[in-house]
Amino acid sequence: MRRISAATAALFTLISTAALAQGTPSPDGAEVYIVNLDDGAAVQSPVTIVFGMRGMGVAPAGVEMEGTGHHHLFLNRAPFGEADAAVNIPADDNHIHFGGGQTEVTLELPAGEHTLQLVTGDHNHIPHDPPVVSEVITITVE
Ligand SMILES: [Cu+2]
Repeated sequence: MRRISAATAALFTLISTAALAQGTPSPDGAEVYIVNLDDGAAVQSPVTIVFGMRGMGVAPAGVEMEGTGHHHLFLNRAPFGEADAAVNIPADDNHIHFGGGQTEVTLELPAGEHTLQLVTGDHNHIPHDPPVVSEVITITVE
């Protein structure tokens, strides 16, 4: 009887956790930011973008460890919004995953304006809750 109660309790814990899951919790005060480029920067292609993270750690995709995640670059799309919360971050030209735990990238970008935003994702590529996102910056490739 005692064993059944424990199992039942564990099951309820699992169910309630799943019901409440909105993504992996982010540590209080966690931040991501683009280290080497300012909003409005004029640059040459290829462009190196260095990712900064404070208050949490980088772990590769697939590794579930509290207080960690991996970087995603939102490129030339609308700023992170409600529709992006708690859903898998797509993998396409506008959403680049750094599931290997990379902290920088060098991209060939055509001349013109480009917007950049960093977003952390958990081991399943789901944004943390609350989301950890950088400011959107606009750079101009000359
Ligand atoms: Cu990812």
